[in-house]
Amino acid sequence: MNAVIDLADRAATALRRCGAEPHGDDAPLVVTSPIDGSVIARVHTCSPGEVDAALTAAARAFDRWREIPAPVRGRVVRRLGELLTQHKADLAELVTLEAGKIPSEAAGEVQEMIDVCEFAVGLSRQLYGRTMPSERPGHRLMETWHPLGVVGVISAFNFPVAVWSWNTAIALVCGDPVVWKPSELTPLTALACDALVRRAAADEGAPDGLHHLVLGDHSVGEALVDDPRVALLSATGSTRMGRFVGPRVAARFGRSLLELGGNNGAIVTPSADLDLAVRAVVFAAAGTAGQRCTTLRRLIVHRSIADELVDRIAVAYSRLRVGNPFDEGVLVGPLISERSYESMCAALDRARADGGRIVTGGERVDVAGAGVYVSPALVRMPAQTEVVREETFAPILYVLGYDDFDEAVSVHNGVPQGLSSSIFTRDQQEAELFLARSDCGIANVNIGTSGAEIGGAFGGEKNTGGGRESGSDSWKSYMRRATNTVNFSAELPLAQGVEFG
Ligand code: UN1
Repeated sequence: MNAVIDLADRAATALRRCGAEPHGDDAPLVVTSPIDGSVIARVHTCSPGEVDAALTAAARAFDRWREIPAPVRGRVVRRLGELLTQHKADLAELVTLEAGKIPSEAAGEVQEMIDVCEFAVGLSRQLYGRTMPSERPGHRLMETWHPLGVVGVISAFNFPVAVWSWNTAIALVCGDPVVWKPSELTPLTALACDALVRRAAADEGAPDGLHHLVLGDHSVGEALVDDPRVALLSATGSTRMGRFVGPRVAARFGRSLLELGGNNGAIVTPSADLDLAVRAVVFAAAGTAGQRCTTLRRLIVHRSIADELVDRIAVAYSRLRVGNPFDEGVLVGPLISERSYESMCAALDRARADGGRIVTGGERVDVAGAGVYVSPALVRMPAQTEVVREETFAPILYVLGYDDFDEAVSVHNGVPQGLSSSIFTRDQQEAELFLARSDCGIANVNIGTSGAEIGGAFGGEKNTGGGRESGSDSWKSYMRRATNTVNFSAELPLAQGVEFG
């Protein structure tokens, strides 16, 4: 009982420190913590009218925000970065309470928000267009970038705040207000971030209505999908969700940015440093209880080293402490729900039926209350069967053997998803070939598949949806490009040498 009161209290305290309040006991959305299944808060959800009002206000804010110079817009994001830094511990606490991450990973997620704010502030002075030589005398040809409009953000439970910040920090410097629909499982982190970004906007004297939080179920998301006022819809979630969102947004000629399922693989070649590979694999496969889009799910190992590598991973797995993420020394927290555990069990049953052998894990661990805890599973597979080709959002690492490098790459690419990938090798030729041939949006050498930095573009190909968020030139999705031709001569030469009259 104490633990129950404690988690709700902790959530309320962290939320208040960020300038938000839990809603009253009559609020309809019940927020539970995956740590022990207890109720930690209740929150209001948005009616269709409230979603509409948020979009109207955001569209109105766009008219003013777009006129403010980008470096001045950057000041709001700089202030947001300061507030996130001040409230790093409060936000990390909420991430642990709602998503079940261990404190170090929760703090890492908040750091990712701070990092992307820094990036976006610099970007606010670097929204560069190009100039091209015109074929006509006395003419200038150039590209200019302009604010796009309202950005809708749909985010998932597993990175409840970082993915929002990738979108919001960039959208704001690009001149776009944001309407955010977070996962129903993590509304408290969203309330905290909403309070902080509103405060940042107020502190910098920005126009009202730059940021709106719309809490609710899939119908709220659908409203954003279908509303022509949402110029860009950035959605993170399953491939199934993306199959719905992508075509619906395209049907109204809106823009979408999709970050969908991953089924990330790593190749381990005979020359690999196995000490390094084991450490990287264990973090990538078992960290965050296997609930990252970038989680390592397939290990493709040269047969000459497969037994040794599997033994060493199994030993490392046996030392991983699974439990309440707030407890000292715990590295693997809870699954988000009983449903995740059911899908994990179903996948393991199918793997067994396909001739797979569970080396270790896949067992329920009794921890506290109604929390769902499981030991990460390591499964040797005779081949890449259908279940291996699907993403199961739980800690299952399938191990597949290979004999030659081309075969390894073809197994690696032989799945529908294309988010993250890596190779462990000390052979430069293999490393370079892998970087050229991996069909994923992210390809690494001698590090795992997860834990990308914000400076690069984040996203993947194939069923992962093709979107790119966060660093590099991802900002271009949040702006509209115009090609401009300026004639500063007194003549009117036509392009391509056309004569007209
Ligand atoms: C996600 O799982 O949706 O690369 C995002 C990573 C993190 C982001 C993951 N920086 O693992």
